[in-house]
Amino acid sequence: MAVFHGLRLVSLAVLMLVSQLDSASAAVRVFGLHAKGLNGDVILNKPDPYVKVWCGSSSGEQTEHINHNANPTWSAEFNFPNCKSGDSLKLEVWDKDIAFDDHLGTCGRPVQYGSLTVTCYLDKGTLFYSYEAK
Ligand SMILES: [Ca+2]
Ligand SMILES: [Ca+2]
Repeated sequence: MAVFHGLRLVSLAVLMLVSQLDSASAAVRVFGLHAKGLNGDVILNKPDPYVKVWCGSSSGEQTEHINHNANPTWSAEFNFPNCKSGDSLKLEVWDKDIAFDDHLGTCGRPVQYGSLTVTCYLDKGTLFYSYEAK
């Protein structure tokens, strides 16, 4: 019984060590943002889209807006040094307008380790993005 207890303590210590290593090397890079079929207006007019990105508790970042384009590619890349696996990666797509920008949709899902390319179906179009989490 004592041996069993000892083993459990060891595995607990290993788990704690792993989670510490984990947060020490946490970092998420978001890139390859592009979209298709975005629709920002009732009248037939192309939107002027941009994307806001949040990862974990990090403060949000934002791409440049692209004028008059339903199928934009954004060149911006974002680094979130404190974001880690399991944290939520959230992206919102907006159409820039003169007065009130239109919200075209939101993507939110937990970060997974490795490199991933995600397709996200919005209310008004489709967003694609890649990220790398280590
Ligand atoms: Ca609009
Ligand atoms: Ca607009």
